[in-house]
Amino acid sequence: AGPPRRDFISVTLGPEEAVGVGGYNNGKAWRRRSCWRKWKQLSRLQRSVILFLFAFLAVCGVISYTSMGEAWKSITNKLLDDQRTEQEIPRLKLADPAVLPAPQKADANHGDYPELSLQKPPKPAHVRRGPSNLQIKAPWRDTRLKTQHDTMRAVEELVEADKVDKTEKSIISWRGAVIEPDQSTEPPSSKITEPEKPSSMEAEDQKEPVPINERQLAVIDAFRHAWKGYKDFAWGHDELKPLSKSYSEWFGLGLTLIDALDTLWILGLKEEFEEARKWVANDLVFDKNVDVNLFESTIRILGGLLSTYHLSGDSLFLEKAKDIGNRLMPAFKTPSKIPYSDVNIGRGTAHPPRWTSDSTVAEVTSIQLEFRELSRLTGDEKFQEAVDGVMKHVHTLSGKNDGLVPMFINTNSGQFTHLGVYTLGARADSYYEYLLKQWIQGGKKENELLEDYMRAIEGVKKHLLQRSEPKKLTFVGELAHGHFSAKMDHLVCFLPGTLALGAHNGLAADHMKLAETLIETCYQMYAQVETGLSPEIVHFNLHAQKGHKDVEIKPADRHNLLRPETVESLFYMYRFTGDKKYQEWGWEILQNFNRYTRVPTGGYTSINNVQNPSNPEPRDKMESFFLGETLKYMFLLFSDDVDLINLDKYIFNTEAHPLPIWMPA
Ligand code: DMJ
Repeated sequence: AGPPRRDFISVTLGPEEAVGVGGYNNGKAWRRRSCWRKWKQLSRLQRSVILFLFAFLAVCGVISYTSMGEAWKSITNKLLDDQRTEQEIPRLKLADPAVLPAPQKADANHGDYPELSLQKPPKPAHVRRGPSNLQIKAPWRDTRLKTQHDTMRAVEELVEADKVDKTEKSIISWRGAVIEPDQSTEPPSSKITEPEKPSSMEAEDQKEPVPINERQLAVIDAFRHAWKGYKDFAWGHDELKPLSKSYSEWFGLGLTLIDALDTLWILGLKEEFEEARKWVANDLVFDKNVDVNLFESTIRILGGLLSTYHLSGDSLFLEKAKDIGNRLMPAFKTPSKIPYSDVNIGRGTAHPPRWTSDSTVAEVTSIQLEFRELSRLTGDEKFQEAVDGVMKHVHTLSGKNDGLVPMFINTNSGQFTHLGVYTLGARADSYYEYLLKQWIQGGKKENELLEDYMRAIEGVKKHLLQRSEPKKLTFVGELAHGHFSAKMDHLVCFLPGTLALGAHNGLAADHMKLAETLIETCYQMYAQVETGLSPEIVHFNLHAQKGHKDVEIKPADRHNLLRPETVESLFYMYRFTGDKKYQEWGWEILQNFNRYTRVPTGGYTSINNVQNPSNPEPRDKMESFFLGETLKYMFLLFSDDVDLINLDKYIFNTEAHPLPIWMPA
């Protein structure tokens, strides 16, 4: 048998082609060569067909890529959009504030006055939280000159209103007066990021305190006397009845005490302030089944608590302000959003007076400073939205007469009622005051407010100003269905102060002239009366009659309720002019209050007859505004310290409670 047969194929391997050396790469090279060998073995025809197929597929690929690209892009974008929306929805929900949320930083208030947002792109509103320290002292004259220079921007150049380019939103024109709103201040902001640091907490600009002078000491004495009566006989109740040594209740909320808190602070009555604070902390409860008047409780209670918070830095007052603010909100639940006059703060229900569904115009338009400030402090916009809504609505209403408003507005229809009667006195007065003051509070940006104010003052000049005989005193009368009446309420005496404040803030210079004339008239309403105290209402003589003064008083009008308006205007006039005569006039008034209304056992009283010095007929009631307003304005009038409530930093509400002007950071 021969050897076994072995069949084999001989393969020649190069060094790098050995299996296991070079591995995968070597395999690829081998495959490449084998493909090439196969390609070479094909016929020429076969090769041409294959090449043609490749070329064809390449052309198709390019065409379909471009059209697919567009479709793909839009699909991708949509997916991205969807993703964004999904992220935003939960974010918006989170931003939805709780009842009293942690305050947030706000943007400008352009929502309410849309045209104003065109002036400037909204900047992040870094609102300076509260004015600087009350104890800042500065030489009066220097500061006055500086502030006047800074703020007086009245431009005398006459321009026809209808020729003004309506697109020039930064210029406000009124009958030829062109006002350039001060751009140094920010638009109102409704939200902040953290609770306000109130004024007293700011340690900036500490200066030597200006010593209190003799006349201020006399005011402190008067205040202490009033406070003693209240403390002894009416503590924690609304008003003192100093003759019967008892009290009266209106809302049952310690009205006098709350109204007086910031006066105590300003007068430096620390001990009394601490005592009052204790009452607020332990005894002031708003959860009560009681009807309160929206306007009165806003200006006295909410305003008083907010200003005391700013002055003292004590968060107790802010907490109380939030509480009452929330409890007043049901008043705005009306068909027209014009609030009802009365709210039950315990039940959360509101209603108009029993006999009508009307509200008073001054009442619904003089709660704005307070609610706007509450929004700024809490970050909850609902307060500001409610009151700004009222102003916007009133701005559009017909029934005005050259900017003058009727006295009533219906809560169902939202329309003015009782048309044809125009006054700057009761039921309309503070509408005009708050137009200007809101404009200032918000940084002079809300043009509709300024327009309404300027128009109204023109209306006053056109329809209500007359001169009396024999002294030719300029006074503000009333218009009833086309008939002028020479009647002027003491309440109208807020007007000189408001006009002066407007002029100080850059409005027409003739407003200051009018203020000077009118304050003289208001002073004469005291000086021409037997007790040197003004009656509630006077009638001016239009024709000279032998033995008659300018001022006539009807028996029903000869009472005096210790009202503040004239002293308030004297304070503004002195601050802005430095003319000592205003202090002298105020001093006379204080002395006459002491002579005829001071009750020996404590307190001051309203009187029934300002014409009878031997028996002024005391009424047995001390109104809360005597402590909240009258004595506070007296104290400020006698001060030469421009920084004792600096009028470029604070705006007084209509109950003399100073609130900060919203400043940029
Ligand atoms: C105050 O309550 C306020 O000043 C209000 O605006 C008008 N009436 C009294 C003071 O007279």
